[in-house]
Amino acid sequence: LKKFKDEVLHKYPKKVAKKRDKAILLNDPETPPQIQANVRTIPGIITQRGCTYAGCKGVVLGPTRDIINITHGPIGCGFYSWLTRRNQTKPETETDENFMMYCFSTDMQDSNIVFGGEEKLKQAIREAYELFHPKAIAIFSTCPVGLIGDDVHRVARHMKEEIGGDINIFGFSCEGYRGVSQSAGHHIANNGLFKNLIGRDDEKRGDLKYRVNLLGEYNIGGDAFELERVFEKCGINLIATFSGNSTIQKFENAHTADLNMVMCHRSINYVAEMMETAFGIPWIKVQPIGADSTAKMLRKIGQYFGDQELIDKIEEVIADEMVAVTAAREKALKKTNGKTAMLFVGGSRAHHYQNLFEELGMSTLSAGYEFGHRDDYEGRVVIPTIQIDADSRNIEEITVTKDEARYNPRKTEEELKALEADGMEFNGYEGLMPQMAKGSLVIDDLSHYEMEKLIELYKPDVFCAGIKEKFCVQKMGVPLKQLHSYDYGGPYAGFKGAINFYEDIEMIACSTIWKEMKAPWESETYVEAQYAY
Ligand code: CFM
Ligand code: HCA
Repeated sequence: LKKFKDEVLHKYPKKVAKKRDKAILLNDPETPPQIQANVRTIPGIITQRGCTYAGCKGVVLGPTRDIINITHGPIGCGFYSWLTRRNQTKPETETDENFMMYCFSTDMQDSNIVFGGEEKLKQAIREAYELFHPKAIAIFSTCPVGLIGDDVHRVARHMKEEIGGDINIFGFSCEGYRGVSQSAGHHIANNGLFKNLIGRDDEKRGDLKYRVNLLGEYNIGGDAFELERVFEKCGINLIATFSGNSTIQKFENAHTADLNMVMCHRSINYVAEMMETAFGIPWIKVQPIGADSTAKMLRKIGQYFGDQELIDKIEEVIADEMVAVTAAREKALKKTNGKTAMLFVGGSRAHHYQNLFEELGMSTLSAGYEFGHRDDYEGRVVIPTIQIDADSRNIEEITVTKDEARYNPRKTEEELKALEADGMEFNGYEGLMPQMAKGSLVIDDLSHYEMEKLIELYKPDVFCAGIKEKFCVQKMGVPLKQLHSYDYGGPYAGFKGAINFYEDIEMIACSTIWKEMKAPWESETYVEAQYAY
């Protein structure tokens, strides 16, 4: 670490070095050190992060197929967030609404910036309604909209009145600059889901037993399809996924479930908290990335419902699924065992995917999030000690209270205590650091320069990040696996996903081709020039 820190920090101006020093740590799983996280990226540094709009529209609301999501802003914002994230969806019938293949935008021009864009937004909503007659329309603000002061909420109310009927129209103040990263957008999206969708439909459909929601699973590369398959095989009734393969009705009905499972803690823990306060639904953290941790999740569900029939069924499913998993793992392990990985992804995958690497016998030398908070690193126990800064205060905080008519604690205090005594943890997440080895490097909001230094010094067998990093890393002779888009592969969740991952990693991390890689400037002579100052 000393070597890495010295090499990296001395290149920065003093003030910058002081700040980055707090975000680059040597891990101790027993007593995780305090990391600096969820603070502004220093101007001039190349960050991996995205914006608040991306977190709200692209990440949380984007995967719902029957809401028309209108981006109020210049066309680039809508275009960039149009399916680049690979969130898949599967309408149940041919006539079910699916707007996912469309990109709706007000396509603001200079004149709208000067004279205001509200009229253009109204017109866009009228047009969308006339063409598609959707049940809901959501409006997403981009930076210029915030700067000129268009009020998307007023437009939403106006258009709801003008169109009439049952249409649900709501806006999000998720201007890109509002927070320090995507994470602010998640929070804004979660508030909007709670205010405008969750709890509007009380009808209990389907099986009344084992009703669960999966929060923070976005169906990238079909992950949610694999998890739906596993739940169905076990007889577990999945009411809603937030928001992979989701529909308006699933959100509206989600409060009829009896257990919330949080997969991506960073993006959705707010919804779990709000649903517990309002409706009395307990939540647990799960990690269905990795076959062993998928089995662990299923066993937790069995334990929660405490029904022997379900517990037996779950064991039968695990035994059945693990046959193929074990065979694939053993095959891959012959080559992957002892190899090394680094993961710098988002706000949860840099943690979860370490499970899959462990199953492959690979160790994680260094990892970190782009926009995780301290609790995603050090565990939820640190939440009371996190300082709320001006950037966080800039995000609307909604007050949720007990829904007097519908609040129904799913378990009594005694039942919860008994489950806890049996090893079940509610409202808990221990974060990334306790799982990482002592002495491994944990780095928040890794800069491009730091990334290059990491690779130079440690030469991992595989580096996991996103599209912005991919080709720079590969030119350094190290394969990069995208853990956002999966490089168009996947699914990687659940049992079948684990098998896919073993195969893909064996292929890329164990190939010798990367070592042959020479960037043009390494093999050709270039004329060197120097600037005269
Ligand atoms: Fe959660 Fe995600 Fe992630 Fe995320 Fe993302 Fe994503 Fe990600 Mo890209 S919600 S924090 S904002 S798991 S889009 S599906 S892959 S950065 S690690
Ligand atoms: C986003 C989406 C993203 C980007 C991935 C990447 C995704 O942050 O707006 O940089 O490759 O998963 O698609 O995280």
